[in-house]
Amino acid sequence: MPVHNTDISDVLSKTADLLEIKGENQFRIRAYRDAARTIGGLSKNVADMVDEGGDLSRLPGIGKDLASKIAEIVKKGTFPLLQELQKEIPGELSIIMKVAGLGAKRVKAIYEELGVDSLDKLKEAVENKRIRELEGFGEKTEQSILEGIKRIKKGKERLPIAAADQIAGPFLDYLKKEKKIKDIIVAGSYRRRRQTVKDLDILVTCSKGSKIMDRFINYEDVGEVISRGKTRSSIRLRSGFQVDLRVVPQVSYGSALHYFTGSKAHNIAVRKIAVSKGLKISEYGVFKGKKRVAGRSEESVYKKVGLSYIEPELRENRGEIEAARKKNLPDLIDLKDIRGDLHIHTNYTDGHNSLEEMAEAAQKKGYDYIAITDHSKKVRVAGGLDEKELAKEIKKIDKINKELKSIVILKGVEVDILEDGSLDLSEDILKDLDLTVCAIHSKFNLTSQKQTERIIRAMDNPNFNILAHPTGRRINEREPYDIDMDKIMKEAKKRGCILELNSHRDRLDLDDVHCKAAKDIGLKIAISTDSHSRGDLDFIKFGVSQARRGWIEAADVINTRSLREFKKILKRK
Ligand code: DGT
Ligand code: CA
Ligand code: CA
Repeated sequence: MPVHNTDISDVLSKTADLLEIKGENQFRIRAYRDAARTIGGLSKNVADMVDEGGDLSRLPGIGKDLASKIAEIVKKGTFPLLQELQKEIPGELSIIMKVAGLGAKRVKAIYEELGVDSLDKLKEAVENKRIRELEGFGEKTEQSILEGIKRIKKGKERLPIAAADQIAGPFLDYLKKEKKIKDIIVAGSYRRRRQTVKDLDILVTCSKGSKIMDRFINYEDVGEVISRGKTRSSIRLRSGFQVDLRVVPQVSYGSALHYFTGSKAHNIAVRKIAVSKGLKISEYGVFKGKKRVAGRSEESVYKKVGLSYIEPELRENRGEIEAARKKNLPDLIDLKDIRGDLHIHTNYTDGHNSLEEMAEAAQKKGYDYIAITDHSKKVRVAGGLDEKELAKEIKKIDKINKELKSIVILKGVEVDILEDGSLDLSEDILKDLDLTVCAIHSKFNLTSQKQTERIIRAMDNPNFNILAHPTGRRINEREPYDIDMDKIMKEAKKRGCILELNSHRDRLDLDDVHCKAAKDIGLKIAISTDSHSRGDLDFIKFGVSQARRGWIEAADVINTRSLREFKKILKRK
């Protein structure tokens, strides 16, 4: 039975939630949360590792004890501790905890005093104005609870692209074992690398007599077969996530791929152009009357209607067709253009690997430089650094740099932007750094005007370089804070500050639309991972694809430059 990383991660984080509601030991809770996060972010499949007898306790944040528990989850598909907990506390309280602003204590209070043990009952309690009767709750809380419920219900329908990758990988490997397959690809929003996807749209060509449909519906993780046909079938995985499969003839592969990659708006616009040229486009080909004149490849489809080839990430009908007609499409950034990572944590604060380990991993990726950016002191939960501790880290980096040959470690920090817009570390130490990554970690609820001013004031500080995760949103989890992004971008540009595209799988912040806005005013961005362990360095691919969706070229990104050039850009006037 294939247990996906997302399933394991869900079990562990649910266990942590219920332990917290029970008021258990903080360290134990943290251990489960760390493990959930590690596994949720792994590119390797944990079930495969277990099968191959791999040692899970080598993963960051996972000890021997948890490693054996995880192996048990993989083998049995259940977790006895969670089952025990659910006998005492309703499991859905864990979902209620995901509603913004409701921690374990408040969820417990709502449950014990109002009997709320499901999202529906929570909604009912808000509508009947019962929540505000509880001590410490008010009308404002009710409002934010309602919004939280809406967001969770919406989030359930769409999966973050990183989670979709974890599902698509093993599923495709399984399907490819059918020898008669010629092409196999996931089209749809997945191919366009949207930040979330509703389902997977798999497209296949194969030679006669293939058993692909049988193979498809017999995948072990199938929960329900929605439909089964000769050329088209749909299933739902046990998690509820839908997967469609279509088999198309090879002469139509290009036009089918074009059609099912979408977006719908892009398809419609291309079809209109075809019509104006006396052609007809469908998933079967480009036709002149009854004659197929193109369709074997996507390139042939675009060419026939007079357009240059458009990369999937651009196909949103946001100006790409016009640009393709004028041969004016951007030369999109590639993963291989990235020469360094500028947002990395170590176990000196809340990361899992040492400075040396992170440097070694970055070297393996072929990077020329990285910036170590541990947290500043106000981020207390993370055990942030004060001036003295940061000075120590700086010394250590200087020492390591002398030993390293092919990579340079830049001295950085992720410094908090405090409520009044000041930075959380003194000028004395900030000036000794190569760069600062500045971020908001508190007071998310200020008015738009105050929040915007807070950031602009911070950028006034000459030591400010990069604004990290500029909107603070977390995909399916937390809305962006209220800010005037246009204004922040303009002011950043004026001051020579950079905006980050945080590539962490849960963030992707800036998003595609903001990337395009930055590009349009000539504001440079940094694509970084916010790595907390070695494996996180691979998140960079999610950042790059999001940037591609935002029309970003290598020249728009500071960490595609040589170290010298990059330092020049970083220098503020
Ligand atoms: P999703 O699944 O919501 O994340 O986004 P998509 O784009 O993958 O949407 P989906 O799965 O409903 O459909 C896959 C592709 O099929 C879509 O991108 C374009 C194409 N398609 C679907 N319906 C239509 C339609 O009514 N007209 C046209 N021209 N194309 C369509
Ligand atoms: Ca889709
Ligand atoms: Ca679909």
